[in-house]
Amino acid sequence: MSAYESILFDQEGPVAKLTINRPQALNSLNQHVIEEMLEAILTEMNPDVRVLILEGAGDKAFVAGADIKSMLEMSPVEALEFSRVGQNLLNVLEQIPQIVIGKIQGFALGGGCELALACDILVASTKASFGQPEANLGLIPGFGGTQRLVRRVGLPQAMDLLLTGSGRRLSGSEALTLGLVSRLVSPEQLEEELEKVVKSILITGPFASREIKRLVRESSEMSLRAGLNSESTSFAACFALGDPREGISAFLEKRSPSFE
Ligand code: DAK
Repeated sequence: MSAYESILFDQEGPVAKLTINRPQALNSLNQHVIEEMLEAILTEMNPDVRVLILEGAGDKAFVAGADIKSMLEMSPVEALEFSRVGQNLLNVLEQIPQIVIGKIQGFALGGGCELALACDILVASTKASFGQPEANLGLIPGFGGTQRLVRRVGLPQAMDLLLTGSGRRLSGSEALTLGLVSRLVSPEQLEEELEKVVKSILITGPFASREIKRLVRESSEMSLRAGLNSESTSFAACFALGDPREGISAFLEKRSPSFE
């Protein structure tokens, strides 16, 4: 476990966990928190890590948004810097080879909802609550919310969530219905479900899971034809750089695969 002021970062074998640790401020994000997150992910995370779990400390919030207090006296130049640092973090989460799993046990609001949207898999509890209340503060989302949310839930829902601000919160089950999260369980089952997801990923081929993440991420910026070409190349690359022979042999021999 490393020494940071606002986060906890722990890694063991192929799994790392980053906990945003400001429960007294509902894990809200200021620039310092985001810089610590970037530092842990980019400089401390072992390259052998395959899964990064992202969570907020305490029961109440994943992340209740950008730190409102820190924005009170922000100049436009500082706002631009803050927005860029935040967007950088989200881009990093989408581009690192590790599979990022967000554990959403409570509020994921504003920048917290945007952070969740950059995770590869979201496991939520029925107590989770999603929303984009920035407009109530006279702000717009600054961490990509106007772009990622519409791609995820479609234009009508994104417009409604963004324009009505605190007037619209999505419960865990609405978030599941809209495809914002992919798994929903009771608060008591959240940890167990998270472990199931982690275990399922860890028994897959490492090259294959990295490529799947990359291809799916790139798909939103590609034509179907270009994406399919990319998929073919990557499928072939599995045989050069990955280990499908081990996976296939294991299946045929009725045993568990042992990937490098
Ligand atoms: N920032 C700072 N402190 C926060 C906070 C936040 N986002 N959310 C909660 N807290 C603090 C509260 O001030 C309170 O602190 P104390 O008063 O105890 O010192 C403590 O956390 C507990 O919160 P509450 O007492 O309010 O707890 P409740 O259960 O009554 O209510 C709540 C929970 C989540 C409904 C409520 O706290 C709330 O509405 N929070 C604000 C949610 C929100 O508006 N989030 C969006 C923030 S704006 C940009 C970059 C990014 C963004 C925008 C632009 N650029 C640079 C362009 C993103 C913006 C946002 O995310």
